[in-house]
Order: sequence, then C-alpha cells, then structure tokens
Amino acid sequence: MDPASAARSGNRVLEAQSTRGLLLSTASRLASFPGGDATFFSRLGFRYGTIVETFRRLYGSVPEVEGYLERLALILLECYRDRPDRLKDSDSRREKAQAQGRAWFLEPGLTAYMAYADRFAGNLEGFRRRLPWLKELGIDIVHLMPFFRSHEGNNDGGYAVSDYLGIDPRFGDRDSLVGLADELHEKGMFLAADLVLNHSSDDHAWALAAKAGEGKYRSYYYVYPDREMPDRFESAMPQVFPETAPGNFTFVPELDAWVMTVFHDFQWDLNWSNPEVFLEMLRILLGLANMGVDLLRLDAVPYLWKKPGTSCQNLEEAHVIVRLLKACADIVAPGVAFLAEAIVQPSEIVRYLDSGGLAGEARVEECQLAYHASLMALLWEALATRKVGLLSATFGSETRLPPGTAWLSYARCHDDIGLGYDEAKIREVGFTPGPHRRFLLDFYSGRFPGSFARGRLFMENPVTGDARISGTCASLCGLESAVDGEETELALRRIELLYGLVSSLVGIPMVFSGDELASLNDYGYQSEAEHAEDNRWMHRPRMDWEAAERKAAEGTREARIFHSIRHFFSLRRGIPALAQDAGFRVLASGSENVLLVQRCPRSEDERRVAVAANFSPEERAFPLAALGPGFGQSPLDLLSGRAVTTFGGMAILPAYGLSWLAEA
Ligand code: OTU
Repeated sequence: MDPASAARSGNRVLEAQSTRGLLLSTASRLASFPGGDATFFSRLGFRYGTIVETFRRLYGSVPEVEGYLERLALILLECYRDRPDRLKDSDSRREKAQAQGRAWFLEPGLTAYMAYADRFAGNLEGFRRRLPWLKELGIDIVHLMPFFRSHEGNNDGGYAVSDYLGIDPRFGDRDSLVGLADELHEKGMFLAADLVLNHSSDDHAWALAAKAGEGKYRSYYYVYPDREMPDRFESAMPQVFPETAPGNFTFVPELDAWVMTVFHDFQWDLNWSNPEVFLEMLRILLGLANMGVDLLRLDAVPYLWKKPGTSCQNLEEAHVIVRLLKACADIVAPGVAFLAEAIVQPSEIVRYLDSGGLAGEARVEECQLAYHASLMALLWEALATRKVGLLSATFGSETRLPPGTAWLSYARCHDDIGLGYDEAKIREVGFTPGPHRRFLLDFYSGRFPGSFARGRLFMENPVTGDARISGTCASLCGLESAVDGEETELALRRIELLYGLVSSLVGIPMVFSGDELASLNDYGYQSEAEHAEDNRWMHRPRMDWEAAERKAAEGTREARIFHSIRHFFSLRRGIPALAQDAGFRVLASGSENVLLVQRCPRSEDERRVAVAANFSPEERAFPLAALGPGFGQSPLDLLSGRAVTTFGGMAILPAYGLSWLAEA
C-alpha cells in the first residue's frame, strides 16, 4: 500500500477537508523519506485529526503553523525509523491487547517499586544486578527516579535536567539504561522513568544559549525585562517551595531579566506556548521511548501552561499538550503509557486521565495512569485520627476513573505528604478544617502529645500556616519512637495495614524503596551540603543491604515487613476482585474505626472480596450483615487463610487488623 492510501485508510477521524488535504500532502512528502511503512502511515492517518486540531488549538495564532505540522510529522517518522524492531514488535502486541480491552498496565496483579538507582545500588548497572531482590518481592514495574545529566550540588534529586537524553555518568550511560530496559522486558517487567517537561536546569544547553544572548533560546523560557509581568503572575500564583525558593521568578544577571522559576531558582520553566519547545520535547519523549521506557512519568504536568491572573495550574492548554503528546506517541510507540504526576485536587487529577472527548472512533486520551495522591493522604489521615469517616466519605468519589485507566496506589514516595482534603467533606464528618490540619501536622511531626510519629514539617509557610510532611513510612508509623516490644508490634502492624490497603483498595500498588525493610528516617542528609535544606531526603534512604540480609532471619522487622508485602502482592495476583481496575463500593461498617470496602470483579463469575481494616490500636468488631448477602456467617479471610473470628454475628478485627474476606 502506498503511504497516502495507508494514511487515508487509517484516517477514520477526519471530517474537515482541509485537514484531510494536509494529511495527504504530509503523507506524500514523508513518502520520500526512508523508514515509514504501512503501519506508520495508517497510525498517522488515524491520529492526524487529533494532532492537527490540538496543535492548532495551542499554536493556531503562530505564523506558518502548517510548517510546524510538517516538522512534527517528520519527527514522528524519524523516531519511528529509529525505534528498535523488538520494541516495535512489543508495540504491536500491546496494541492488539489494548484493542481487546487488556492494556499491559491493566494486567491483573501488577505491582511497582520506586527507587533511586544510585541510592539503591550505586548506578544503573548495579541496579540491574539487584533485580532478583525485586523479583523476590513480586515487582513488575520498576519506577526509577531521574538519572539524566544534572548539575552537581542541589539538583532537586535530579529534577533539574541538563540533558534530557543524556544519562548522568554517575548513573552509567545509554547502554546501561538500554541494557536494563532489555533485561526487564526479558523478565516480563516494565520500566517507568521521568519526563521532566515543565522545566529544565539552568545549565541545560538551551538555558546556556539564552544566557549567551541567543534570542531563539531566550524564547524557550518565560523571560521578562522588568517586574511588570512577574508581578501580574505573582498576584495569583501559589508557591511550591516557599521556604527555600520563595516567589515564582528569579533575576538572572546574564539575561538582565526575570525568569519564571516555579520550583527552585535553578529550574527554569519551559515556555510551552512556543511551538519550538513542543517539538524539542516531543523528540525527547520519543527518544526515551526508544530507549525502552514503558511508562513515562509526566513530572509536574499541571504546571505546563501559564497565564497571568490564574494559578497557572491545571489550565485547559496543559491538557491539550498531553493529548497532543499522546496522539504523537501512539504513532511511534503505542505500547508506551503516560503516568500523570498531578498532585492536585482529586477532581483535577482525574482530568489528566480522560479529557472525555471522542474523535471519530478513537477516544482522545491523555494519561493512562495517575498517582492516587488522594488515597495516600486519606490513609495517613485515618491512621492519625483512628477514624475512617473522611476516608470512607471521600474514597469513593475521589477514586472513580474512566475505563482503560488505573491508579498507582502508594503509602509513601520520594516527595512530602500534602494534606489535600476536601474541606466540605472534613466538615461533613465532624471536623473543622483548620484545627484538623493543625492536628495532622502536629501529629506527624511528633509534637502532638503521645504521637507515635517521627516526621518533620516540609515547607512550612508562616503566612498561610500550610506545611507538608516528610518522613519514612516506618518512622511515621511509630517504629522509630517504639520503646518496647508492644509498641514495635503496633508500629509494624500500622505499616502492614497501609501496605495491605494499598494492595487491595484500588489500583497498582507501589512500594517506595526502603519501605520493604521498614527503613527509618535517615538524618544524615543534614550534613550533606546538597541535601541539607530539603528534608525530603530524610525519607530517601540509601538501601541498607546489610539490613536487607536480615530479611532471611526470622523474627526481625525486616523479615516481617518484606514477607508481608510479598504476601500481599502474591496473594493479590490470584484474586480477580483485587485487580487494579475492578470495581469497589464503600460499605458502612457501623464502627468509626473500621473501613469496609467491597471489591467487585469485572466478571460476575468471580467472587467479590471485602476489605476490612481496623484503624484503632484496640480490637474492633463490625456486623457480618454489613458485608451484604453472599458472604455467609463465617467468611474466609484470604490473608490469614482462616475463617475470620466471629462472635454473635460480628466479625472481630484485632488492633490495626486487616482482612480480605471472600464471598462464599
Ligand atoms: C515533582 O513534585 C517531583 O516529584 C519533585 O520531587 C520535584 O521536586 C518537583 O516535581 C519539581 O520537578 O511540588 O512537592 O502537582 O506537586 O510536581 C512536590 C505536581 C511537587 C507537583 C509536583 C512536585
């Protein structure tokens, strides 16, 4: 089939004659370049309507928009040509599975592990040698923190990128990344990595060229000669790092101008309203895909578009950019999925998963996965208050997702815990937002009398009273403060409760590196110049391989937590009701301490499972009748392999007890 007819046959979405004409002329021009085949041209045809429409929405006012569209198509062709055959084969398999409703990231039982390659095992090669550790834990998706070239000193944990496709020599080189990806794929595993698309480092070649006076690169960033525009922006923009990086602009002497720096002063916001920036980042995205990355984490995606007078978060154009990127990726690397790093209000998070639009037969897509930041924050709220009111009242409405997408569920990650709750819901369940917030901050920083948690406040804002929380899962759960066997036991149960819920409430469960050994806060960061002013480093421990050996010794905390998480993951794999996209229903347990959630498998032939969790340090009971018909008088607890303890029609849960109850 010739390119034009392949493109035409793929094109079922075009209505406008002009777009159709544009497609055909693009296809016939591309035909003179090597590398395109019928698969490429039919995918191009299928997505071209979306590409033209979204590109025009973003850049319609830019002169010569057609010229940009042609350059875009050529980038797609070049990256398709460069895509290794084995990845193209896997794309075809994944495309087929997805068409049958089984996208790879919806494979039941999938789990994830988030780690810094250097802190876990020195570098990428070292990481590769440690894969048996992850296999034993039952991990499928390896979610690596940034490993791209970045300046020495404080580089925000690699989130200030100096070269998007260059591996930092401290981590290895291109071969070590590709080798790792290959080995993961051979083992049936997947690789997730960052695309830090909101900002570059101030020593990226673009920033250096801008500083050297090249106008082209100056326009890659938001650069203003005086305070007029910065002040207009500041009046409505919140601050991300008020303590260490106040304000959203930095004066750069080399430019004699103000540059937008929403995060740190060395992270310059990229100006996505410039189509050149879009084309650069598109090539980078596809370059990462071609190294074998399966899941691209879109860092700080809500911030992509800026408009004075707005918060500069979650603007419609940010969504249009993601749609356009996805349509392009679906032509070159349709096996690659996007993960939204959108730590914003739940109603805004879900918008990155589905813009709700349809173009012809194809659903217009954004991301396929998103971090379930809301569930994470709700779990910590319930642990501190011991009450499940807010979690029960909020979990359902903040969890719903469009079909074909999934949550990444977690208790801890490399970032702080933000207390982003729905204020109306807080009131509804009988708390007052201000004091409730104060309590949680006091509780997790260990200031509240009797608190078991040992965390620190992150980015305390004296003006608003806002703050977030740093600390490892184990330290926040009381393992650091425990003075005797009894307190240690309660702390371990809290960790198990959180990881057990992350494994069963919804989504793909993710372990944050170190949590599988119940690692405590690492205060060493205070004496490391590049980390001292960012207390998130206290919960980014270097993997302690000596402690890791203790997981083989019975009775150690390492053995206890490692095997609990492993047990959750391996058991979950065989339970269709706990698949990431299985349905759920929050039930009334009748106890303010007991969370009850019913999971409903996609197939009616499979058993439902009720997840019951006691957030109290004392035994609690709930009526079996609350589970609804079908669970009988003494349901089996899949976690223990025994019938749940009952007394007079009540199910009994020990302190911080968790059960996965199977329908009879
Ligand atoms: C992300 O987090 C990363 O996860 C952080 O580690 C980086 O420091 C940051 O981007 C800059 O690259 O504010 O407190 O809604 O909340 O992007 C963490 C998204 C953050 C933001 C999120 C950001």
